[in-house]
Amino acid sequence: MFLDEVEISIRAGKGGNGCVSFHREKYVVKGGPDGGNGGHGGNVLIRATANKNTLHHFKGVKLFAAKNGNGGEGGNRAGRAGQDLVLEVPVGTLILENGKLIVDLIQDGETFLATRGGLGGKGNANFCSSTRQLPRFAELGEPGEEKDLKLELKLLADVGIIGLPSVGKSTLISVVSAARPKIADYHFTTLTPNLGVVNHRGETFVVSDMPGLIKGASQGKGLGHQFLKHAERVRIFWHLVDSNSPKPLTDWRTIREELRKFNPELAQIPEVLVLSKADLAENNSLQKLAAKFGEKTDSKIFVISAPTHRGVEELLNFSLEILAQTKSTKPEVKKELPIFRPHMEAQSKAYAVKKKNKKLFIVTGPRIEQIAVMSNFANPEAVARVQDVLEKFGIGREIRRLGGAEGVKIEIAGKILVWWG
Ligand SMILES: Nc1nc2c(ncn2[C@@H]2O[C@H](COP(=O)(O)OP(=O)(O)OP(=O)(O)O)[C@@H](O)[C@H]2O)c(=O)[nH]1
Ligand SMILES: [Mg+2]
Repeated sequence: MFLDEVEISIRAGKGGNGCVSFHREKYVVKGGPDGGNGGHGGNVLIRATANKNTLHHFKGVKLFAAKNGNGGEGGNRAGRAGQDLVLEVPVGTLILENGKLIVDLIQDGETFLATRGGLGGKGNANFCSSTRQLPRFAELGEPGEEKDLKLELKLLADVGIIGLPSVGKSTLISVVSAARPKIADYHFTTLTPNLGVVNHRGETFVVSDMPGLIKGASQGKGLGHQFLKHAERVRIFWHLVDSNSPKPLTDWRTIREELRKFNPELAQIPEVLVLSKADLAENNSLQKLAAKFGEKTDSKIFVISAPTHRGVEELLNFSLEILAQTKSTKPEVKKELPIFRPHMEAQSKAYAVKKKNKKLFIVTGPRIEQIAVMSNFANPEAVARVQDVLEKFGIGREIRRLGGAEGVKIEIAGKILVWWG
């Protein structure tokens, strides 16, 4: 089945723990601290690729996790960073979080940093100071971010090939591009859209071959209705009508009607009328048919044949021309992707202090919470460092202002310490 919507959980890697170690060497009595930093956790990246047409490869897997960073080691050796996990999705994939669109990947290679790996914890060598010469603590690795995301595919193509079943849509894409979809003389051969890249006169454009539409498709009949939403993002249609059909005009109207019913905007997309299988018809009757269509539509009409290639060159020439004219309906490339800067210390030292009661204060703020998460509260020296940071950030002053004193409890990121005051 064509998979164009999936829900996945992604988890970036945890940073490796910093190491507590002291330099040891013969004849050196008291070596200095030399515990290395933990490696950063791997990020989860989502990358659009032209090599995929569906989200099928996500089927059955719920959690996608990047690798954790390794712990630091003695001798100031840093732990290895966890490998990033790159999830490939087709171009045209929307990424939603809690029902809200966060990004629309519309270009081949476009990459979105979906969850950030945790920072590696600093080794004890980083915590030397004049007052703390032999730090016996190191930071813990930061956990990686986790998210539940929904991926929704709306294929992006310049040209969408539409028409009733068996009119020759797949045959045409196989003639104009390297795509090799299944072709057969029964209806509904094509079950999922196929994309093909057309190279013509030094230009390229992407064509998508859709499953056949039938009357009632907009209400869910046949297969086509699930694919009509993919037609929303094409710039022009090649509307194929079998020139040997008993009622070509009715065929054409049927599809126009379904487009309109599904989404009136679809009916606004310019179409090129393509009368297919010309090799099976008399030239005379083809001319008459083209004339009849000419009375009903202003669309440009081409008569083509896949085996003889009649009309194909002309169709491509004309399509290049109108593609150059039509304003791209592709979403504007808004380069508002979050800048790729993983593994940064939280920049903001902003904080807020809430007095829960006389004995408990809750402290929030990006950097202070990150420090708390990365501190081992079972290690008194690590706690002492948090106490120092509270003072340095001005949080201590704020707690005093709110009536706090030595011995009150302070909760940060779910962890609790007893304040030194
Ligand atoms: N003689 C002739 N036969 C053609 C031509 N184009 C397609 N056919 C035949 O028509 C049949 C249907 O072709 P497909 O390309 O599978 O048609 P489709 O529109 O993709 O059909 P669905 O995927 O089922 O909607 C096949 O047997 C093709 O070989 C053509 O130009 N001339
Ligand atoms: Mg087909």
